[in-house]
Amino acid sequence: MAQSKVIISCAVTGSIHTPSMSEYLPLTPDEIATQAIEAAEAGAAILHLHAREPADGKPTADPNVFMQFLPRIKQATDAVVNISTGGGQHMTVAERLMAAEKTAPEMASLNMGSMNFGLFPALERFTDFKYPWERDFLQNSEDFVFKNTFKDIAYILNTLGKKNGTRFEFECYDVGHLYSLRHFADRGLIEPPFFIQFVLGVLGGIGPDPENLVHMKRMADKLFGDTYVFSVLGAGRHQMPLVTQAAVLGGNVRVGLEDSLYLGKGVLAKSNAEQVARVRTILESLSLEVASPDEARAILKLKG
Ligand code: KMH
Ligand code: ZN
Repeated sequence: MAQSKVIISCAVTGSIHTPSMSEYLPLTPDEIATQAIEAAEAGAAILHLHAREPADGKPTADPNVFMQFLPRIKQATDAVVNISTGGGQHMTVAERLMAAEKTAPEMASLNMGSMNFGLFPALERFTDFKYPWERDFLQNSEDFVFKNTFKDIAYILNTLGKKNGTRFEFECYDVGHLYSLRHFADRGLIEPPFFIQFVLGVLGGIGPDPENLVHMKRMADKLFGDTYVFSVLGAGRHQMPLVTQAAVLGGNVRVGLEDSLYLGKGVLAKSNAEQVARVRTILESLSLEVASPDEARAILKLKG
């Protein structure tokens, strides 16, 4: 779909990186709220949010923890709130939905297929962990299947989507996920415009090569014509190169410490806002304009 401005999403903390990997990863409700608000001030129109246990930073699905930061974010910004339904490794699908069911956000993430999700290579780079759960979490990923069956997806579409009017960030980690999304469109469970997040560089999904992004876009063009808008996230060091390519190809961008802890080679990002500011500079130097939250709402037809 032709679109004149670029939507910046910021994924503030996620459930992949662990506390010992970066002192700047927001963990407590206060840190998550502060960094989300700063990211919105820096230009993020959409805030993709997960929660963590305040005591040790372990990902949690507890809606009460979400409620310790969501009201503050909503009060301080007009950014679109996007609640993850991907949750974290140890959570059931039912648990992953609790916060979005409770808060009926404008947007929620929806992962378009089951897959391996390999975080264990990080054990080669990180050895000192503050909390015991961190090492187990990375090690367990060698035998972890990120479960998103057709039934799970249909259930999420029928509850959050049909009942609550929540619209989705469709996370597609490989080309097959685009075909699954087409299947749900054909069943009439989703309405355009479809906001498709191409996820490149997760071990178990499509690799972070520029050719793959071109291929994902080409297949999405074929499957969805002008009924979709795309955004790109690149895992780890592939983040900035891939979002830059996305912008050049006419797409939107996602940054944030969920996707990469870095600002550049060997340089940790001190905040989510730093990454948002960096991508904003890149976009503006490409003569592209950044969408405000209301412009993002209009492009994506959100309930507002
Ligand atoms: N962590 C990303 C690779 C979700 O929250 O639903 C994908 C993600 C999943 O953001
Ligand atoms: Zn996420």
